This record gives sequence, structure tokens and C-alpha cells, in this order.
Amino acid sequence: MVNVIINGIAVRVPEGTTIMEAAAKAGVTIPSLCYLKEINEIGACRICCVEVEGESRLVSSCNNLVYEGMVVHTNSHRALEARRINVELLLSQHDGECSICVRAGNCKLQQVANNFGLLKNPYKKDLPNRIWTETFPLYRNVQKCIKCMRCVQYCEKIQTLGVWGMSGSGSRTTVDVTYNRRIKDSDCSLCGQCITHCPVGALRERDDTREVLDALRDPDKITVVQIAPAVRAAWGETHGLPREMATVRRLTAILRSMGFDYVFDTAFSADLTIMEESTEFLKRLKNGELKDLPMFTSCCPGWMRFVKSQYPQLVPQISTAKSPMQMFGAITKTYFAEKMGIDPEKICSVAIMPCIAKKAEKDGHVFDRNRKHGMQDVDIVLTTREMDRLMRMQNINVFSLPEAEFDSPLGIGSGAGVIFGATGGVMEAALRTAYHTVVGENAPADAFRSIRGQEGWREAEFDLNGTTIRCAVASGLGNARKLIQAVLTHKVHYDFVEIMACPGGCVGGGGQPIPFEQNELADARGNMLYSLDRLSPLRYPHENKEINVLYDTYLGEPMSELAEELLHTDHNS
Ligand code: HC0
Ligand code: SF4
Repeated sequence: MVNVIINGIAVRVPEGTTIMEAAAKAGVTIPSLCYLKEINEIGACRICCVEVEGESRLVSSCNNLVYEGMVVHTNSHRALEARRINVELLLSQHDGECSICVRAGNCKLQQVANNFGLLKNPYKKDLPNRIWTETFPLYRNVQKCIKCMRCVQYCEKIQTLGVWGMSGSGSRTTVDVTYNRRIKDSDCSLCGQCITHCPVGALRERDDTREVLDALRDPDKITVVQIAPAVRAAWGETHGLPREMATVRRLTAILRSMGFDYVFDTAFSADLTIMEESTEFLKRLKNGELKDLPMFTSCCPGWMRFVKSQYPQLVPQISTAKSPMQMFGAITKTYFAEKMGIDPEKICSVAIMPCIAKKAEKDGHVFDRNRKHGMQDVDIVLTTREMDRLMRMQNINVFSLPEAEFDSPLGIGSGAGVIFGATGGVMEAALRTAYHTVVGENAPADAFRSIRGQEGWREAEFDLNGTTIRCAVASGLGNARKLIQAVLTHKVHYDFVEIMACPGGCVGGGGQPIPFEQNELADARGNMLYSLDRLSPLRYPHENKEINVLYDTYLGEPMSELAEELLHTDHNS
């Protein structure tokens, strides 16, 4: 242990503790713009500089360790002056257009500058000038980048894609796509983790709220909206709603009050995905197709983009089932439209997702149900954050609206469908139904819970009527890469593998609310989904009566010709 004094407060901390961590233990906050524990500890922003007695230079507190007897002053005149000048220098290369920035009120730079009470900047503005088009789902504004390196390090170290890097030199040094590529030509998975880890508004999703507003205003459009599992675990965070108030039923009421004609649950089509995917899995297992390589889940478009760019040879091993979002769209424009007597061309299918990659996924799936021109399953994808902006735009009082039920007939989702939003949830849900198919009765709903957890790569074996099923789950693309390398070099063997691009699964998705203190919230949000499952009266996808009616009256059975046409894909798009 080491004894240090910080702003006159004595603390005792383990060796290897940074000054910033020791200060936190003493109850002293040191601001920082770039620090991310174990990911970005490079002291790039210089905002966390402090004065250490006996040292001639100020030191960055995020990456300098304490030593016995160290005396630190975080708020000395020198430290504060240096911090203020560093903020002013950053502002001289920042557009400062806070009122038209998506991160206004949730921006670290704005907070630090405001805390200094800065009223003007003595330095001349010198803004880089590279304009991005706003057609790709991920947008970067170079005039807001503070070169903190968080996106660079997160993409490299956690997602192992290295999409971002430094370019230019001297005062022109900035962050850009590596190898001088355009973002659309890079290996970007669109996981959006660079956005959720950006301290300012340099990175954001493409804003599609206007398209939704246009559809809501159009009297000829029937607007159908689906709410993804993970959205219910996070949407209330920006409104300060306690978790028990931020229910999916309240969100249903809000969306209805905005003018959506039908509000449905993606957990419904998550159950549908399970019916299809578990059937496919059992078929592939029986046909001996999984002897060498496992079947992989297909529902995460971030993972799909990753596998297509990094391991294209594995594409045949991926389930052909479309994601729940896409299945939902296809069923809306066929079964639902027919049932309700609606012209499918008039339907505008909107999906509220925790995800950036879903904005690209929706463009790749077109079905052609006896038409000359195919229709898109889903027309518009909004992230949880964009939905939040719509609410604020319409001054919705989220506290006052009473809860409401989903519409029918696509409104019932099982607890198994809800846990799709947490890492391991798809696997657990699939096993509940696969077990029932093979054994003819239900396993206890929690029989497969050993696959849960936050470790990036987990494995478990389950017995299905005498057959051992070897399963693995990974979240975060770095973990996915490790798992795939082990599979390809035959260090491990699995039958069924679930991969989600975002650490913790969709609950930690790149379109979710961004917590101001950058605490990773995937764990807490995932636990909320697991408790919704535990409390649900319906926990098995195959017992969902709306799903059963869909098969009995329309699709026939899982993997029928019609189901193949509407609900499966060859992954060529
Ligand atoms: Fe997900 Fe999904 S669980 S990918 O994260 O499978 O985005 O929440 O909607 O489609 O259901 C995202 C979340 C979904 C889909 C579902 C799956
Ligand atoms: Fe999107 Fe979820 Fe995949 Fe992240 S884990 S890329 S939020 S589908």
C-alpha cells in the first residue's frame, strides 16, 4: 500500500494506483476528456494535469502512478491555469456550435469549458475543413473532434477493427479513417461504440427523425412501429425516469401519442426468429453439418458486417434466419397487411433500435411477395437516442402519460424474446424451444442460464435428449475474433455460437443513451431484461399464441416455403 496526500486529504491506496484513482478515493474529482480505463490512458487531452510537490512539470493524473509520500494539488493555481489554457486551445479547434449539436448538455468539453466560466476564447479559431456526406449511418464532424483518441483506441483494442487512426501532421493532425479510406469503404461494423465513447459530438448516427415526422404527417401512410428488446432497458435514462417507471408500456403510450398508428414489440418477432432458427439448428445438427464448424446466429448486423469483411468463409455457417427486426417488417407488410385489409405499399415500417448497424441492415433486405418490385422489410430505423429527440421535439411529458398495451396481432413477446437484448439471450431463448422440439416437453425456463454472464466469451454444454450441445457466446468483436480463431484452428469445437458486436449485447448498443460519466451500463440494463423475463407469464417462444396463429393461418410451419421466402436470407446483400 502507498500513502499519498491529495489536496490535504490523506489516502492509502494499493501500489499501481493512478493519481486520478487515488484522488477519487479521497473524494476529489479530476476532470478528463480522454480517459477510458484500460483503453485510453494516454493523457492526450491534458485536462487532468495536476501539480505534484517536488516535480517541476505538471503531470497527467490518468496515467501517472502514485508513490509513497506523494503530495498532489489538483486545484493549485498552476494546475488550474494549465487546464484552462488547454480547454481554450481545444476550443480554438472546435466549432463550438453547441445549440445545434446532438451532444449539447451531454458533452464533456461543454461541461469543462462551462465550469471554467469561459466567456470568450483568446485564441484564433483554426478549424479543419473536411466535410462528410450524411448518407452513411455513421457521421463524423471533424470540426468537433478534440483528438482524444477514444474512438481510435476503442475500435482497435476492443473491436479489433482499427477503423480510426491519426492523419495529418503538426497542428493539422486529426482523427480520420485509416489508410485514407472513406468510411463506407472501410471495415466499419457500424457497432457505434465509437459514438458512445466519444466525449463530444464529433461522432453521431445519421439523423432520420425527419423521415419519421414526414411519415407521421402523411395522411396516406399507415405508420407501424416496433420497439426492440434493449430499448426498454434504457429509454428512460435520459429523462431521469426511475427504471420502474421507464416501462415498455409507457413507451408504447408515448409512441401512440406521437401519432404512430400501430405500436408493436420486436420481442414478438424474436420469438418468430427462435421458431425458425432453432428448427434450422436442429436440422443442421441432424444433417451432420456442424461436425467441423458451428452454426452462428445472424441477428446482429454489426457481427454480420464483421464476419463478411473479416471471415467471409464463415458466411455459410451463419443461420439464414433474418433478424427479428427484418422478420417483423416482412410479416407487417404481408400477414398483417392482409389481415387488416391494408395496402402494404402504404405501410411505413419504423423500428426503434439500440443500434446503428440496423440502419444499414434495413437497406439490405427486400422481399418480393408476388410483386414486380420488392419491398423493404423495414423503411426507417431510429436509434433510442433519435427516439428520445423526437420525444423532446414534441415536448412529451414522459412522467404523465399512463401506460398502454401493444397493439395486436404482433404485440405479444415472450420473456425469451425480451432477453435477446442481452448477450447470451438469443442462445438461451433458442435452447428453450429446441429442447421442447427434441424432448416434447419444456425444460425449466432457467435451465440454460449458465450461458449468462458478462465475460466476453463464455461456453456451456447442454443435454438435449442424450445429445450434448456445445454452445458459446461472445460479445464485443475482439472477443468474437478470439473465439473464431480458436474455432478455425480447432482449439475448441462448438455446435452453436451467438455473437453480438457490442460488449454486453444490444443493451450496450451504439444507439443507446450515452451516460455522461461513461459508466458502462450494459450489465445493469441486461439484468433488467432478465428480470422482465423472470416476471413474464410467457417464457417460451413456442407458447406465444400470436406466433402459433401466424403459423397455423399463414406460414404453415417453421422453414416452410413461405417462411423461407419471407423470413430467411442468403446473406448476399
Ligand atoms: Fe437487438 Fe435484436 S436483440 S439485434 O440487439 O436478434 O438492435 O434490442 O432488436 O433484430 O429482437 C438490436 C435489441 C434487436 C433484432 C431482437 C435480435
Ligand atoms: Fe446492433 Fe445489438 Fe449488434 Fe450492437 S450488438 S451492433 S446494438 S445488433
